Amino acid sequence: MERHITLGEFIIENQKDFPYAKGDLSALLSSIKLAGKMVNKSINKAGLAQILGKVGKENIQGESQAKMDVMANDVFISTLRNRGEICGLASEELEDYVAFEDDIHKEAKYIVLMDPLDGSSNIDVDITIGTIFSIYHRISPIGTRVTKEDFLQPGKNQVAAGYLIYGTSTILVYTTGNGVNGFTFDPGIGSFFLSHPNMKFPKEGSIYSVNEGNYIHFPKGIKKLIKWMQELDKDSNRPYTARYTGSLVADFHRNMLMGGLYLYPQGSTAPKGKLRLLYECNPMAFLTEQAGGKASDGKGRILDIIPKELHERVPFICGNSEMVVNAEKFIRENK
Ligand code: AHM
Ligand code: MG
Repeated sequence: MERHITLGEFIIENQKDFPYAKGDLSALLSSIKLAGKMVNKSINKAGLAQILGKVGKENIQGESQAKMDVMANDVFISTLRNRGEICGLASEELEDYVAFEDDIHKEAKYIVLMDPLDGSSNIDVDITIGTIFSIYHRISPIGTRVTKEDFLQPGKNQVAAGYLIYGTSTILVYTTGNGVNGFTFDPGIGSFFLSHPNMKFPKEGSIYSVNEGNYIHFPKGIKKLIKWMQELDKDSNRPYTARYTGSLVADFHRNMLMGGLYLYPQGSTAPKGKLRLLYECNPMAFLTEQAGGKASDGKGRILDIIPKELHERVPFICGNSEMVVNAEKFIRENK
């Protein structure tokens, strides 16, 4: 009989990858799983809440939907704070990082950076959104208050990273540096089950994902690359197919499954692009590399960048290795 592995079982099983681990990372991943379930439940009800709000006594809607990302932020912060596995957290929704000050938190060795609800422009229109998370060991001494330096570490220091995608089904995808695995949520049972073991970008890709509405603002190399991807060449599967949702998690997930290239380049109006290094690009870059792909800022590896600011932005190109190498070549040769 086929054995269905739950996320909880898988996390415990894979704790063995870290022979000296005391189980704190496993506990932290379980807390993220729990918060993800809560956020998933609220997101699923969002449209319904609107209908009920209109016919019911209070019109809770409009508001609560516009506040979906605040809700997700609150759920993740309170769940992670309650369970004491991290000493601090930084989020897209908060200007500064939060230091958890109780003794139990100060003794914790992990910090989390996250985008609680990514793809906000899609919330009101029922299109896939996601949660992105990134986990590091603190560098400040255990027992002290967490510092900004704990959060400003290069992506290559990540201990774990992942996302939840709230799509036709809800899937949690994560890595601890030993491959990428995806778990689909069964709402009837309330558990995530291993559905996508050892995820890898397929050998070849023929999808590209970029907001082409910004074409006029893009650097010459990116413009030429886009035109090249649209040319006819049977040997290289061109023209590629364009797919862009405006939710990084959705575009990334599809490209990892089907093979493709995601681009959010800099433009004349956005000199460093739009996406944030610490809680959007780094976790996706870690997953990308673990799935056999590449993630670049156009010149070099995303995971090597030394961050200066919590909310700094960076041009982002990720996907199948060959496609990313080709994009870097276009940029280099068309300055
Ligand atoms: P958000 O964190 O405010 O939702 O912004 C990030 C999102 C990404 O998910 C997505 O890839 C990108 O912004 C889309 O931006 P644009 O609408 O400029 O194409
Ligand atoms: Mg975001």
